[in-house]
Amino acid sequence: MAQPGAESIWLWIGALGMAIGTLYFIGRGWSVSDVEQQLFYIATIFITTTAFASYLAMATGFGLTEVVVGDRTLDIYWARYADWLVTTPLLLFDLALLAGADRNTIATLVGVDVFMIVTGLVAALTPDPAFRIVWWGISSGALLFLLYILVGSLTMQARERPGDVGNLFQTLRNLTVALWVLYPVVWILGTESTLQLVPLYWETAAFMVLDLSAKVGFGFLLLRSRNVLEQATRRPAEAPA
Ligand SMILES: *C/C=C(C)/C=C/C=C(C)/C=C/C1=C(C)CCCC1(C)C
Repeated sequence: MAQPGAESIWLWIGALGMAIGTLYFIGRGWSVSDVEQQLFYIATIFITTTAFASYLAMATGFGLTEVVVGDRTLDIYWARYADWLVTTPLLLFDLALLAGADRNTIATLVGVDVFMIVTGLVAALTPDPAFRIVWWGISSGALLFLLYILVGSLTMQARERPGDVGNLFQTLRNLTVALWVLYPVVWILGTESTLQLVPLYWETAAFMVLDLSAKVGFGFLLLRSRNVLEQATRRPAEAPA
């Protein structure tokens, strides 16, 4: 069985960062009694807790497999995809909640996202080098469609929200778009593709920085202002006309 190499240092840092983020979010959410507001904390705490478990698993050698592609043997951390399958829908759920999205938009976002992660996993585990790229392309197509929904219909729905909520949505949406497009780039430059321009050591570091920013950084910005979350959950009848 494959064992983690020198890259495990980044996985340990990832686990530590996710643990710190989780404890911080729990601390911040502790005194929140409004059930609607609690939902933001619950989703965000689940995100970093799941990523913590995934990083701990990878650092200790679970979730790593070998895939033979042509004459090369690639070390593939499949545990990432299990993590992302849970955490990316939750991140989108946070955004949708903030935007006050309708149910169809939420269902579409989550469906496209799950499709993106599963086809990404197929890309990572497929032995045929050409088909790895084909699956990467299919998954990237799903990502583009997802980002199109974020900047399109979700942003339109967020515009109906009170000022500060709309602004926070935009900040988090921009962060999400900027970070998420980098995942397929790291993947194609890294060990997963046959290009292998970036070795596993640096690829693992890059994914760790992206994951911490997209989860702990995202959660920090989201949960920073009690005031905005209060506005986001206020029932329309109570809102000033
Ligand atoms: C906290 C984890 C996050 C925000 C992960 C996001 C992951 C992606 C946007 C992954 C996208 C990929 C593709 C678009 C192509 C195939 C490879 C993936 C799975 C890295």
